[in-house]
Amino acid sequence: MKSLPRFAIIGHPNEGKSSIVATLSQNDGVAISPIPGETIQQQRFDLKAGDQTIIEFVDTPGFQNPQATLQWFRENEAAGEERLQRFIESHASDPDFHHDCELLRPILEGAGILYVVDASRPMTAVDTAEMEILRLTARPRMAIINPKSNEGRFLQSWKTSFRQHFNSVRTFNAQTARYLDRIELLEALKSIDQDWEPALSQAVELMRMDRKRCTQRAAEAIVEHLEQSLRCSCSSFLEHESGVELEKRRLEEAYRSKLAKIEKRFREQIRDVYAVRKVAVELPENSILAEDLFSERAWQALGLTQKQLAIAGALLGAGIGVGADLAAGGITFGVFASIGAAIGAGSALWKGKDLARAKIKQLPLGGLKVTVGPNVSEQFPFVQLDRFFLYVEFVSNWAHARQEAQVSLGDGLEKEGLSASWGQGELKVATRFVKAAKSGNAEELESSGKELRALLAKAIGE
Ligand SMILES: Nc1nc2c(ncn2[C@@H]2O[C@H](COP(=O)(O)OP(=O)(O)OP(=O)(O)O)[C@@H](O)[C@H]2O)c(=O)[nH]1
Ligand SMILES: [Mg+2]
Repeated sequence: MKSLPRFAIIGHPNEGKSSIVATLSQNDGVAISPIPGETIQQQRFDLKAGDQTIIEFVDTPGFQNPQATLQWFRENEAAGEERLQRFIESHASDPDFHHDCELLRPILEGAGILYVVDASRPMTAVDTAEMEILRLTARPRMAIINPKSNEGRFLQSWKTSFRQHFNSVRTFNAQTARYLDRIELLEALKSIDQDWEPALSQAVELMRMDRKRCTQRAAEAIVEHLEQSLRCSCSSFLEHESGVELEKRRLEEAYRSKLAKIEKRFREQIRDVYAVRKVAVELPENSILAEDLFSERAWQALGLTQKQLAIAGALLGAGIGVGADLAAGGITFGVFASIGAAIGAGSALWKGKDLARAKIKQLPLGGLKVTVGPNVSEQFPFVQLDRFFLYVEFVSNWAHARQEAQVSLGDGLEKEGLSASWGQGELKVATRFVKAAKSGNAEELESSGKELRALLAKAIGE
């Protein structure tokens, strides 16, 4: 046996073999198509942890002539491997058996078998022939049920047949499988051949470590881009008042587009972390993440609840108050803090267009300064943070075989983000970071950023 586990994904045409390969190897470059016969050659796709290959998966074409192949197998008794070798040698140049030779080759080379079946359709004699061929190869083999629909009528007859032909049976949906489903499948593969157990255990361990690294990187990306977003502003100088209205609108536009760019860079980085490259991962229209950052629906579904806002507002406001107290020599300590808290808690609602509205300042030496941002709403950091977090959740659980993104639409009345689940402890961590980002205090930013990263990494979890 090779030291690296290798599995050939085998089955009937169009059952979802390439989809299974894509999801298991985390590679959305695997060719998937609704038209049977898409895969015509065996092709290896490695599952990697960082740069290290940990498992090899081989995509293969669907069976072309299984009943004739089985007949040949029955008429040519020989030990498993020799029979395979002779079959391939004697049929290699026969176009009627091209796919059958191609899919049996990796088995001859030592791969274990993952037989994929869409068990929502009835079983036929052709399927039985395929399963019988695989049994005769005597290689370790697992049947994978990849249900394309919820139809369950035929499941029992499939399962009965699987028990006769395979060492193990699992259900694994290539299009909806999440990280933990993949881990579970790999764990189950250990049982089909004891010899593979150590290598597969190591592979699973490396996968877990790699996932942790991805989580860390995602949490870092959230914190880094949140800081950029909180500090984002656009401003310009005007000599005369005449162009003010036009300039205001230009800057409001520029501010929004600057924020959008931050979010775009963030999303690219996250897709890179989780190796999700396909355009299919574009967000579905009904997703809350497809909403404008300043839309009312986004502000309803994301960010903090009223009760939390009171706490966050107090935490943010009290800090400003304390700062003012200290600046005033500490004489009125407490007074500013309580005023700050009251303002903080009260001014936290969605204000529509005001969220990106320009302010004008007369300069002492003449002229005007027009500025948009940084955003002062207490809710803004949490709406932005939730958008980042939900995107990580979306991408990190993306099955690489998925062809389109569908999400269920929330009613907009309940909070959908992470921050709404936070208690006072988490709010303290987050508001400390928000204050640090706004003040630009490097030391405070570093230490509060570290705390926030840890909090986010825990929430992203597995
Ligand atoms: N609904 C649903 N569709 C799936 C699932 N898995 C695969 N499909 C679809 O089924 C079709 C065939 O998938 P492939 O992965 O290309 O199948 P294949 O077995 O590799 O096909 P060939 O290479 O042609 O033998 C594609 O349109 C997939 O999107 C699934 O779990 N659910
Ligand atoms: Mg295919």
